Amino acid sequence: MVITEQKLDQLREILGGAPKKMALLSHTNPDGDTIGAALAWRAYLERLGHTTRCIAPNRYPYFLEWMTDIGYIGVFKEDADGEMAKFIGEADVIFCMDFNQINRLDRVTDTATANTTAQRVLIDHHLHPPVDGYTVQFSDTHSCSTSYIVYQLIEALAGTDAIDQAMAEALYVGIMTDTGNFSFSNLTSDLFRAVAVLIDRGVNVPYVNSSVYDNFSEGRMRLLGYMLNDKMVTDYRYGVAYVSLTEEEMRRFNFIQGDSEGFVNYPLSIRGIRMSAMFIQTKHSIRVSLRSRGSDVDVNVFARRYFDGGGHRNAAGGKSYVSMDETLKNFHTYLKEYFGA
Ligand SMILES: [Mn+2]
Repeated sequence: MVITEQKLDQLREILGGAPKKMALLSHTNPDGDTIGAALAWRAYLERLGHTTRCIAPNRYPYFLEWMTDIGYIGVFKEDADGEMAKFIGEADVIFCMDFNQINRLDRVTDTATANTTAQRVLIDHHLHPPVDGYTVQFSDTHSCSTSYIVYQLIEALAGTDAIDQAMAEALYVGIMTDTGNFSFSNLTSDLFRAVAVLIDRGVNVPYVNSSVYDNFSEGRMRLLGYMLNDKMVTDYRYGVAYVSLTEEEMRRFNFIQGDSEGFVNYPLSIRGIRMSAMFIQTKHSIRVSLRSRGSDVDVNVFARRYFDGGGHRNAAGGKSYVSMDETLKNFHTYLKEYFGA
């Protein structure tokens, strides 16, 4: 267990004493887990009397807009008057929520690293936690989500009675979205006991579920249909399927940020497919998302080796800095090399 008494004591020391300025940073292209973990942790820190700001480098997806506390998430990209940058610069404590590399923070990276006096606390479940740079790290690579780690921290520090309805909702959103609605790996009986507590604290499961999963734009649904029908390529030699979307295609379906969330998982439902890849064109690069099921394809290794990225065994991501055509051509080469045939 990563939550040792020694680390808890370090954390108690950081949280104790006079009120402090605390920045909670979420990763770029924030998902339900980084947002949920930050919101619940924020509520706890505020109750201890600290001044907090939750800051994400860019906007969270629209299907999280309904969340009770979502108004507490500041979007750094929209920080017109530099107020968030100032807060990060002056923060006594910086919490890094749900990411292991400070360079996942885009333009927040420079601001966060410039503050050399802040204590830094990592709360994360991604593989390959950083070796140094943090006062204390709560890195549990076997945890299904960062939100579940936050749950365990609050439980250890204050007991689960400290979790109110909004916090429970935030933690539930993080756990639900990072586990693919309770279907991926790392689903332990302890996790379900924690979820039971969250439900006792007032989480309305059908409401949360449909707020996240039945709240998409029509464009997203049509884009999904187009992508699967017209763009998906399968290769049963390797058990691989992949899809790609260009900027032009996304424009055609009135794409808004968050619309491609979860798309990469669909090909994995096909019999005989054990790895799925999605390539999405953005302004400066191509975003690569990789998923696998079972234990024989480690997409974390794949992402690290070929796409300057990483993640987990069954879910990882990276980037490609050449054109879409070249990226797909390279991908074929990588598959050959990786699978050795
Ligand atoms: Mn996560």
